[in-house]
Amino acid sequence: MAAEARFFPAGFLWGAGGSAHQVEGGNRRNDWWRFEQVPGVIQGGRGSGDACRHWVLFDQDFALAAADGHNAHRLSLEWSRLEPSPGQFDGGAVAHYHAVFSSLRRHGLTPIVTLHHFTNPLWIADSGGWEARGTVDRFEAFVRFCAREFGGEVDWWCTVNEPEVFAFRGWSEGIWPPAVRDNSRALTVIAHQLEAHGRAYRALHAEDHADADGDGVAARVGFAKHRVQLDPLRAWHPLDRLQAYFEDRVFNRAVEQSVVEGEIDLSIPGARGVRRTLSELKGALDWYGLNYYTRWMVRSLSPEPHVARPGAPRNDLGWELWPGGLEQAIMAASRLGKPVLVTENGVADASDRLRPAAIVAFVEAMHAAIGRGVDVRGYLHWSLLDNFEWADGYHGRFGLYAVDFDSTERPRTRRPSAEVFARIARANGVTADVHAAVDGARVPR
Ligand code: IFM
Repeated sequence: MAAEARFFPAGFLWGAGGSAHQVEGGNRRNDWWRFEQVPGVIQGGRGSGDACRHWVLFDQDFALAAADGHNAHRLSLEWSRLEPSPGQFDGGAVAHYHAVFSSLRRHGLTPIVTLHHFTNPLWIADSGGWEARGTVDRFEAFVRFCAREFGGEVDWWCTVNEPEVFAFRGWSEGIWPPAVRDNSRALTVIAHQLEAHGRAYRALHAEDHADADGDGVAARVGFAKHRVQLDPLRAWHPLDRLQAYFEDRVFNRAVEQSVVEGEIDLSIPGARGVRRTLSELKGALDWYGLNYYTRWMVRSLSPEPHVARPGAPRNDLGWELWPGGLEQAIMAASRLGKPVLVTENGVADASDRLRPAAIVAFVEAMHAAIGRGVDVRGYLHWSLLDNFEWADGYHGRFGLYAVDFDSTERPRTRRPSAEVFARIARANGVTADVHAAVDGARVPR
Protein backbone atom coordinates (compact mmCIF):
# COMPACT_ATOMS: atom_id res chain seq x y z
CA MET A 1 0.00 0.00 0.00
CA ALA A 2 1.36 3.43 -0.95
CA ALA A 3 2.24 5.51 2.12
CA GLU A 4 0.11 8.58 2.67
CA ALA A 5 1.68 11.99 1.87
CA ARG A 6 2.23 14.22 4.89
CA PHE A 7 2.57 17.96 4.39
CA PHE A 8 3.69 20.70 6.77
CA PRO A 9 2.31 24.18 7.41
CA ALA A 10 3.23 26.91 4.90
CA GLY A 11 6.44 28.70 5.82
CA PHE A 12 7.82 25.70 7.71
CA LEU A 13 11.57 26.05 8.22
CA TRP A 14 13.70 23.23 6.81
CA GLY A 15 17.42 23.27 7.24
CA ALA A 16 20.48 21.89 8.92
CA GLY A 17 22.91 23.22 11.46
CA GLY A 18 26.37 23.37 12.91
CA SER A 19 28.17 25.30 15.61
CA ALA A 20 31.16 27.58 15.15
CA HIS A 21 33.80 25.50 16.89
CA GLN A 22 32.63 22.28 15.28
CA VAL A 23 32.86 23.51 11.71
CA GLU A 24 34.85 26.72 11.32
CA GLY A 25 38.38 25.57 12.12
CA GLY A 26 41.18 27.55 13.75
CA ASN A 27 39.24 28.68 16.82
CA ARG A 28 42.37 28.99 18.97
CA ARG A 29 41.20 31.50 21.52
CA ASN A 30 38.66 29.40 23.37
CA ASP A 31 38.73 26.86 26.20
CA TRP A 32 37.97 23.93 23.91
CA TRP A 33 41.04 24.52 21.77
CA ARG A 34 43.21 24.54 24.89
CA PHE A 35 41.50 21.43 26.24
CA GLU A 36 42.07 19.59 22.97
CA GLN A 37 45.84 19.92 23.45
CA VAL A 38 45.71 17.69 26.56
CA PRO A 39 46.73 14.15 25.59
CA GLY A 40 43.98 11.55 25.83
CA VAL A 41 40.94 13.81 26.15
CA ILE A 42 39.72 13.56 22.55
CA GLN A 43 38.91 10.20 21.03
CA GLY A 44 41.39 9.48 18.25
CA GLY A 45 43.69 12.18 19.60
CA ARG A 46 42.76 14.72 16.96
CA GLY A 47 41.49 18.13 18.03
CA SER A 48 39.26 20.48 16.06
CA GLY A 49 42.21 21.86 14.04
CA ASP A 50 40.92 23.15 10.73
CA ALA A 51 37.57 21.39 11.37
CA CYS A 52 35.53 21.65 8.13
CA ARG A 53 37.24 24.89 7.02
CA HIS A 54 33.78 26.36 7.08
CA TRP A 55 35.35 29.71 8.08
CA VAL A 56 36.61 29.81 4.50
CA LEU A 57 34.08 27.62 2.70
CA PHE A 58 30.85 28.93 4.25
CA ASP A 59 29.49 30.34 1.01
CA GLN A 60 29.93 27.02 -0.80
CA ASP A 61 28.34 25.18 2.11
CA PHE A 62 25.29 27.44 2.08
CA ALA A 63 25.04 26.93 -1.68
CA LEU A 64 24.85 23.16 -1.07
CA ALA A 65 22.09 23.63 1.49
CA ALA A 66 20.13 25.98 -0.76
CA ALA A 67 20.43 23.61 -3.72
CA ASP A 68 18.93 20.94 -1.46
CA GLY A 69 15.83 23.04 -0.87
CA HIS A 70 16.73 24.23 2.64
CA ASN A 71 15.25 27.58 3.63
CA ALA A 72 16.95 27.96 7.03
CA HIS A 73 20.29 27.29 8.65
CA ARG A 74 21.41 27.13 12.28
CA LEU A 75 24.83 28.44 13.22
CA SER A 76 26.56 29.93 16.23
CA LEU A 77 28.62 33.07 16.72
CA GLU A 78 32.01 32.30 18.23
CA TRP A 79 32.34 34.51 21.29
CA SER A 80 36.14 34.06 21.47
CA ARG A 81 36.55 35.37 17.92
CA LEU A 82 34.23 38.34 18.35
CA GLU A 83 35.46 39.37 21.80
CA PRO A 84 38.98 37.97 22.16
CA SER A 85 39.63 40.11 25.24
CA PRO A 86 37.14 41.74 27.63
CA GLY A 87 35.21 44.51 25.93
CA GLN A 88 37.45 44.47 22.83
CA PHE A 89 35.59 43.39 19.72
CA ASP A 90 37.49 42.16 16.71
CA GLY A 91 36.52 44.09 13.57
CA GLY A 92 37.70 41.29 11.30
CA ALA A 93 35.50 38.72 13.02
CA VAL A 94 32.54 41.12 12.99
CA ALA A 95 33.01 41.67 9.25
CA HIS A 96 33.28 37.92 8.73
CA TYR A 97 29.93 37.20 10.36
CA HIS A 98 28.30 40.01 8.35
CA ALA A 99 29.61 38.22 5.26
CA VAL A 100 28.15 34.97 6.58
CA PHE A 101 24.73 36.57 7.08
CA SER A 102 24.76 38.16 3.68
CA SER A 103 25.66 34.80 2.12
CA LEU A 104 22.79 33.14 3.98
CA ARG A 105 20.44 35.82 2.74
CA ARG A 106 21.66 35.47 -0.84
CA HIS A 107 20.99 31.74 -0.62
CA GLY A 108 17.52 32.22 0.84
CA LEU A 109 18.43 30.68 4.22
CA THR A 110 16.87 32.14 7.37
CA PRO A 111 19.55 32.27 10.07
CA ILE A 112 18.85 30.66 13.45
CA VAL A 113 21.68 32.05 15.55
CA THR A 114 23.04 30.54 18.75
CA LEU A 115 24.99 32.81 21.08
CA HIS A 116 26.55 30.20 23.35
CA HIS A 117 27.31 26.76 22.00
CA PHE A 118 29.69 25.25 24.60
CA THR A 119 32.87 27.26 23.87
CA ASN A 120 34.17 30.17 25.94
CA PRO A 121 36.84 32.78 25.35
CA LEU A 122 39.98 31.93 27.31
CA TRP A 123 39.58 35.07 29.39
CA ILE A 124 36.15 33.86 30.51
CA ALA A 125 37.41 30.36 31.31
CA ASP A 126 40.32 31.86 33.25
CA SER A 127 38.17 34.15 35.34
CA GLY A 128 36.00 31.44 36.87
CA GLY A 129 34.10 30.33 33.75
CA TRP A 130 30.43 29.54 34.28
CA GLU A 131 30.87 29.00 38.00
CA ALA A 132 31.44 32.73 38.33
CA ARG A 133 28.42 35.01 38.46
CA GLY A 134 30.43 37.65 36.56
CA THR A 135 30.26 35.43 33.47
CA VAL A 136 26.52 36.04 33.32
CA ASP A 137 27.18 39.79 33.16
CA ARG A 138 29.88 39.31 30.53
CA PHE A 139 27.62 37.13 28.44
CA GLU A 140 24.81 39.64 28.62
CA ALA A 141 27.18 42.38 27.39
CA PHE A 142 28.26 40.13 24.51
CA VAL A 143 24.63 39.44 23.62
CA ARG A 144 23.84 43.17 23.60
CA PHE A 145 26.72 43.74 21.25
CA CYS A 146 25.49 40.97 18.92
CA ALA A 147 21.91 42.24 19.00
CA ARG A 148 23.00 45.75 17.99
CA GLU A 149 25.52 44.57 15.42
CA PHE A 150 23.62 41.72 13.78
CA GLY A 151 20.00 42.46 14.67
CA GLY A 152 19.36 43.76 11.16
CA GLU A 153 20.29 40.33 9.78
CA VAL A 154 18.92 38.01 12.46
CA ASP A 155 15.45 37.51 13.92
CA TRP A 156 15.73 33.98 15.33
CA TRP A 157 18.03 34.04 18.36
CA CYS A 158 18.95 31.00 20.42
CA THR A 159 20.58 32.13 23.66
CA VAL A 160 22.29 29.01 25.05
CA ASN A 161 22.65 25.54 23.65
CA GLU A 162 21.94 22.59 25.95
CA PRO A 163 22.78 24.20 29.32
CA GLU A 164 22.29 20.84 31.03
CA VAL A 165 24.62 18.93 28.70
CA PHE A 166 27.22 21.69 28.92
CA ALA A 167 27.17 21.57 32.72
CA PHE A 168 27.07 17.81 33.22
CA ARG A 169 29.76 16.98 30.68
CA GLY A 170 32.12 19.67 31.95
CA TRP A 171 31.46 19.68 35.70
CA SER A 172 29.93 16.30 36.59
CA GLU A 173 31.33 13.71 34.17
CA GLY A 174 34.47 15.79 33.71
CA ILE A 175 34.95 14.83 30.07
CA TRP A 176 34.70 18.37 28.68
CA PRO A 177 36.49 21.49 29.89
CA PRO A 178 37.06 22.35 32.68
CA ALA A 179 37.05 18.60 33.49
CA VAL A 180 35.54 18.88 36.98
CA ARG A 181 33.66 16.05 38.68
CA ASP A 182 31.36 17.66 41.19
CA ASN A 183 27.56 17.64 40.93
CA SER A 184 27.16 20.68 43.16
CA ARG A 185 29.33 22.74 40.87
CA ALA A 186 27.45 21.40 37.83
CA LEU A 187 24.19 22.68 39.32
CA THR A 188 25.73 26.13 39.83
CA VAL A 189 26.69 26.15 36.16
CA ILE A 190 23.19 25.21 34.99
CA ALA A 191 21.73 27.95 37.18
CA HIS A 192 24.12 30.53 35.71
CA GLN A 193 23.35 29.43 32.18
CA LEU A 194 19.63 29.75 32.90
CA GLU A 195 20.12 33.17 34.37
CA ALA A 196 22.20 34.08 31.32
CA HIS A 197 19.34 32.92 29.13
CA GLY A 198 16.88 35.16 30.98
CA ARG A 199 19.19 38.16 30.78
CA ALA A 200 19.92 37.50 27.10
CA TYR A 201 16.19 37.20 26.39
CA ARG A 202 15.58 40.68 27.81
CA ALA A 203 18.68 42.14 26.16
CA LEU A 204 17.77 40.84 22.71
CA HIS A 205 14.26 42.23 22.93
CA ALA A 206 15.61 45.54 24.20
CA GLU A 207 18.29 45.92 21.52
CA ASP A 208 17.07 44.21 18.37
CA HIS A 209 14.32 46.29 16.77
CA ALA A 210 15.19 45.46 13.19
CA ASP A 211 12.88 43.04 11.44
CA ALA A 212 15.30 41.12 9.21
CA ASP A 213 12.75 39.00 7.35
CA GLY A 214 9.90 41.50 7.16
CA ASP A 215 7.36 39.37 9.03
CA GLY A 216 6.68 42.06 11.61
CA VAL A 217 8.74 40.48 14.41
CA ALA A 218 12.26 41.78 15.09
CA ALA A 219 13.40 39.17 17.58
CA ARG A 220 12.23 35.70 18.42
CA VAL A 221 14.20 34.37 21.33
CA GLY A 222 14.48 30.79 22.52
CA PHE A 223 17.00 28.35 23.89
CA ALA A 224 18.00 24.88 22.75
CA LYS A 225 17.29 22.09 25.19
CA HIS A 226 18.62 18.58 24.80
CA ARG A 227 15.53 16.59 25.68
CA VAL A 228 16.44 13.01 26.33
CA GLN A 229 13.92 10.44 27.48
CA LEU A 230 15.09 8.75 30.69
CA ASP A 231 13.61 5.32 31.42
CA PRO A 232 14.58 2.69 33.99
CA LEU A 233 16.50 -0.16 32.36
CA ARG A 234 14.78 -2.65 34.65
CA ALA A 235 11.23 -1.40 35.09
CA TRP A 236 10.87 -3.55 38.23
CA HIS A 237 13.98 -2.17 39.92
CA PRO A 238 13.15 0.56 42.46
CA LEU A 239 16.61 2.15 42.24
CA ASP A 240 16.59 2.31 38.43
CA ARG A 241 13.17 3.95 38.63
CA LEU A 242 14.21 6.39 41.30
CA GLN A 243 17.38 7.38 39.48
CA ALA A 244 15.50 7.82 36.17
CA TYR A 245 12.97 10.00 37.99
CA PHE A 246 15.59 12.24 39.60
CA GLU A 247 17.64 12.54 36.43
CA ASP A 248 14.58 13.47 34.38
CA ARG A 249 13.68 16.03 37.00
CA VAL A 250 17.00 17.84 37.00
CA PHE A 251 17.93 17.33 33.36
CA ASN A 252 14.56 18.03 31.73
CA ARG A 253 11.78 19.29 33.92
CA ALA A 254 13.64 21.70 36.21
CA VAL A 255 15.33 23.40 33.26
CA GLU A 256 12.02 23.77 31.40
CA GLN A 257 10.08 24.97 34.42
CA SER A 258 12.63 27.66 35.19
CA VAL A 259 11.94 29.60 32.02
CA VAL A 260 8.20 29.48 32.57
CA GLU A 261 8.06 30.28 36.26
CA GLY A 262 11.30 32.15 36.82
CA GLU A 263 12.14 29.72 39.63
CA ILE A 264 15.36 27.80 39.49
CA ASP A 265 15.11 24.66 41.57
CA LEU A 266 17.89 22.20 40.81
CA SER A 267 18.75 19.25 42.99
CA ILE A 268 20.61 15.98 42.88
CA PRO A 269 20.70 13.62 45.87
CA GLY A 270 23.96 14.19 47.73
CA ALA A 271 24.74 17.52 46.01
CA ARG A 272 24.24 21.14 47.04
CA GLY A 273 21.06 22.23 45.29
CA VAL A 274 20.27 25.65 43.84
CA ARG A 275 17.02 27.49 44.53
CA ARG A 276 16.64 30.98 43.20
CA THR A 277 13.85 33.22 41.94
CA LEU A 278 14.77 35.36 38.97
CA SER A 279 12.24 37.80 37.62
CA GLU A 280 14.13 38.11 34.30
CA LEU A 281 13.72 34.39 33.71
CA LYS A 282 9.96 34.31 34.15
CA GLY A 283 8.26 33.84 30.80
CA ALA A 284 11.59 34.34 29.02
CA LEU A 285 10.82 32.19 26.03
CA ASP A 286 9.32 32.87 22.60
CA TRP A 287 10.03 29.38 21.30
CA TYR A 288 11.38 26.13 22.61
CA GLY A 289 14.40 24.83 20.70
CA LEU A 290 14.30 21.07 20.91
CA ASN A 291 17.41 18.97 20.43
CA TYR A 292 16.33 15.35 20.26
CA TYR A 293 18.44 12.29 19.56
CA THR A 294 17.72 9.32 21.78
CA ARG A 295 16.61 7.81 25.05
CA TRP A 296 18.81 6.62 27.86
CA MET A 297 17.96 3.54 29.85
CA VAL A 298 19.03 4.23 33.41
CA ARG A 299 20.93 1.55 35.31
CA SER A 300 21.50 2.32 38.96
CA LEU A 301 24.68 1.45 40.90
CA SER A 302 26.60 1.02 37.69
CA PRO A 303 29.74 2.75 36.37
CA GLU A 304 27.85 3.04 33.08
CA PRO A 305 24.52 4.51 34.22
CA HIS A 306 23.08 5.18 30.74
CA VAL A 307 22.78 2.43 28.17
CA ALA A 308 20.84 1.84 24.97
CA ARG A 309 17.67 -0.22 25.11
CA PRO A 310 18.69 -3.84 24.61
CA GLY A 311 18.13 -4.96 21.02
CA ALA A 312 17.39 -1.47 19.71
CA PRO A 313 19.10 -0.11 16.57
CA ARG A 314 22.03 2.14 17.50
CA ASN A 315 24.04 4.85 15.85
CA ASP A 316 27.84 4.91 15.59
CA LEU A 317 28.10 6.43 19.07
CA GLY A 318 25.99 3.61 20.53
CA TRP A 319 22.89 5.78 21.02
CA GLU A 320 19.52 4.14 20.52
CA LEU A 321 17.79 5.21 17.32
CA TRP A 322 14.21 5.85 18.39
CA PRO A 323 12.34 8.13 15.98
CA GLY A 324 9.04 7.85 17.88
CA GLY A 325 10.75 9.60 20.76
CA LEU A 326 10.72 12.81 18.74
CA GLU A 327 6.93 12.90 18.86
CA GLN A 328 7.03 12.37 22.63
CA ALA A 329 9.73 15.01 23.08
CA ILE A 330 7.73 17.55 21.07
CA MET A 331 4.64 16.79 23.14
CA ALA A 332 6.66 17.31 26.33
CA ALA A 333 8.19 20.54 24.99
CA SER A 334 4.75 21.83 24.05
CA ARG A 335 3.72 21.78 27.71
CA LEU A 336 5.53 25.11 28.03
CA GLY A 337 2.86 26.61 25.79
CA LYS A 338 5.30 28.02 23.22
CA PRO A 339 5.96 27.15 19.58
CA VAL A 340 8.57 24.44 19.14
CA LEU A 341 11.49 24.56 16.73
CA VAL A 342 13.41 21.33 16.33
CA THR A 343 16.89 22.83 16.57
CA GLU A 344 18.74 19.49 16.36
CA ASN A 345 17.94 15.95 15.38
CA GLY A 346 20.15 13.47 13.59
CA VAL A 347 22.11 10.25 13.56
CA ALA A 348 25.84 9.59 13.87
CA ASP A 349 26.11 7.25 10.93
CA ALA A 350 29.27 7.42 8.82
CA SER A 351 28.05 4.81 6.35
CA ASP A 352 24.61 6.46 5.95
CA ARG A 353 23.08 3.04 6.55
CA LEU A 354 20.39 4.23 8.98
CA ARG A 355 20.08 7.95 8.35
CA PRO A 356 17.94 8.08 5.17
CA ALA A 357 15.05 6.04 6.57
CA ALA A 358 15.59 7.59 10.01
CA ILE A 359 15.05 11.09 8.59
CA VAL A 360 11.72 10.00 7.14
CA ALA A 361 10.69 8.42 10.43
CA PHE A 362 11.74 11.50 12.43
CA VAL A 363 9.84 13.82 10.13
CA GLU A 364 6.78 11.60 10.32
CA ALA A 365 7.01 11.62 14.11
CA MET A 366 7.14 15.43 14.01
CA HIS A 367 4.12 15.43 11.73
CA ALA A 368 2.24 13.29 14.22
CA ALA A 369 2.96 15.84 16.96
CA ILE A 370 1.63 18.64 14.73
CA GLY A 371 -1.45 16.48 14.16
CA ARG A 372 -1.89 16.44 17.93
CA GLY A 373 -2.04 20.22 17.94
CA VAL A 374 1.54 21.35 18.57
CA ASP A 375 2.76 24.51 16.84
CA VAL A 376 6.05 23.26 15.36
CA ARG A 377 7.78 25.92 13.27
CA GLY A 378 10.66 24.07 11.70
CA TYR A 379 13.18 21.28 11.66
CA LEU A 380 16.95 21.72 11.56
CA HIS A 381 18.79 18.52 10.92
CA TRP A 382 22.02 18.00 12.79
CA SER A 383 24.17 18.49 10.88
CA LEU A 384 24.84 19.85 7.42
CA LEU A 385 28.45 18.61 7.54
CA ASP A 386 30.36 15.98 9.45
CA ASN A 387 32.15 17.98 12.09
CA PHE A 388 34.18 17.99 15.29
CA GLU A 389 32.07 16.01 17.75
CA TRP A 390 33.64 17.34 20.94
CA ALA A 391 35.27 14.62 23.09
CA ASP A 392 34.32 12.05 20.44
CA GLY A 393 36.59 13.88 18.03
CA TYR A 394 35.86 12.97 14.43
CA HIS A 395 34.22 9.71 15.43
CA GLY A 396 30.56 10.80 15.35
CA ARG A 397 29.64 11.63 11.76
CA PHE A 398 26.29 13.40 11.69
CA GLY A 399 26.49 15.17 8.33
CA LEU A 400 24.11 15.15 5.42
CA TYR A 401 27.43 15.80 3.70
CA ALA A 402 30.50 13.72 4.54
CA VAL A 403 33.74 15.63 5.02
CA ASP A 404 37.12 14.10 4.29
CA PHE A 405 39.22 15.21 7.26
CA ASP A 406 42.33 13.49 5.89
CA SER A 407 42.51 15.91 2.98
CA THR A 408 43.70 19.43 3.76
CA GLU A 409 41.02 20.76 1.39
CA ARG A 410 38.23 19.07 3.39
CA PRO A 411 36.14 18.03 0.35
CA ARG A 412 32.42 17.43 0.95
CA THR A 413 30.55 14.40 -0.43
CA ARG A 414 26.79 14.35 -0.65
CA ARG A 415 25.29 11.41 1.23
CA PRO A 416 22.07 9.71 0.06
CA SER A 417 20.37 11.15 3.15
CA ALA A 418 20.98 14.67 1.78
CA GLU A 419 18.81 13.70 -1.18
CA VAL A 420 16.06 12.33 1.06
CA PHE A 421 16.08 15.49 3.11
CA ALA A 422 16.13 17.65 -0.03
CA ARG A 423 12.99 15.92 -1.31
CA ILE A 424 11.24 16.55 2.01
CA ALA A 425 12.29 20.20 2.12
CA ARG A 426 11.30 20.86 -1.50
CA ALA A 427 7.91 19.19 -1.12
CA ASN A 428 7.38 20.63 2.37
CA GLY A 429 6.46 17.15 3.45
CA VAL A 430 6.89 13.43 3.06
CA THR A 431 5.60 12.30 -0.31
CA ALA A 432 5.76 9.17 -2.42
CA ASP A 433 8.89 10.64 -3.97
CA VAL A 434 10.52 10.65 -0.54
CA HIS A 435 9.57 7.05 0.12
CA ALA A 436 10.98 6.16 -3.28
CA ALA A 437 14.30 7.74 -2.29
CA VAL A 438 14.60 5.41 0.69
CA ASP A 439 13.38 2.52 -1.39
CA GLY A 440 10.67 1.70 1.09
CA ALA A 441 13.22 1.16 3.89
CA ARG A 442 11.87 1.88 7.35
CA VAL A 443 13.34 2.09 10.79
CA PRO A 444 11.13 1.04 13.70
CA ARG A 445 9.25 3.96 15.23
O1 IFM B 1 27.26 17.83 18.08
C1 IFM B 1 26.40 18.00 19.16
C2 IFM B 1 25.98 19.45 19.29
O2 IFM B 1 27.06 20.30 19.43
C3 IFM B 1 25.07 19.62 20.49
N1 IFM B 1 23.98 18.66 20.49
C4 IFM B 1 24.31 17.28 20.26
C5 IFM B 1 25.16 17.15 19.02
C6 IFM B 1 25.50 15.67 18.77
O3 IFM B 1 26.17 15.15 19.87
